Amino acid sequence: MKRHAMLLALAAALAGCGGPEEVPTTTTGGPATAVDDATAGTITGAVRFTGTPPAMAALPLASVSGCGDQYTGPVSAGDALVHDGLVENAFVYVKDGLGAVSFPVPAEPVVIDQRGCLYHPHVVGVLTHQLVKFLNSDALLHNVHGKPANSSGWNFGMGVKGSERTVRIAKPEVMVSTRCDVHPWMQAYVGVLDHPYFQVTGADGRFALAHVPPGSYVVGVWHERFGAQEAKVTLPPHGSADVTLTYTAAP
Ligand SMILES: [Cu+2]
Repeated sequence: MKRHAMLLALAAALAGCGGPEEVPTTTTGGPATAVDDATAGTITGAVRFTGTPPAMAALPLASVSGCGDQYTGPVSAGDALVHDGLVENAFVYVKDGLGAVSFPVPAEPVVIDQRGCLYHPHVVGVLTHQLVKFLNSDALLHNVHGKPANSSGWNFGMGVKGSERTVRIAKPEVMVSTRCDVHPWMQAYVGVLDHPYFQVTGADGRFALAHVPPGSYVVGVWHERFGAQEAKVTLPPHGSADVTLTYTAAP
């Protein structure tokens, strides 16, 4: 082995044992997929709920010292938010049809704040290898415990107000749950994808996935109480397509 090759091998071995963490610059580690501005389009739509939405529990926050005083009234679990038939906090994403793609990993972290003994946001999407930053805005101990099925998990305590810890999730997964072992109602959901075509619905239940290459896709939606649905959509070149995903109340 030539000397420079030996040095490279040594450097690689060192990096593999306690050296600086090597983070891929793209979601799969492969070259970034080029999306043609001239032909890309937008998939828009809404997530609907037909029938009477299920009831939401009240959370036992009033009795928690350091959290209860942040609220003036009862706090809903917020896990079945439906407004005039439109679903909030649904995770909508391109589930199939993109083929093998890879996208630059955003430099900015996705922030999940622990505030008032709840996670804000409650449902969020990230790209593979993107930083997920947990903040603790409460002056008490939270334990952050994430259990991905496809990637390494995490489990650490955060006892200091203003502290932060970051994790990265290596493989796509809808959905990764992360929860607090101290306060069992504290749960956040992180949708992890190797492409940026996802969105969490707001109170209007709508979504818009922009800069999507033309093609035929399966659009999926995930909701913590209502489950998963999907719909097919064809996006013409430089066009738009609208799709409605509908949940129906249990009989
Ligand atoms: Cu907690």
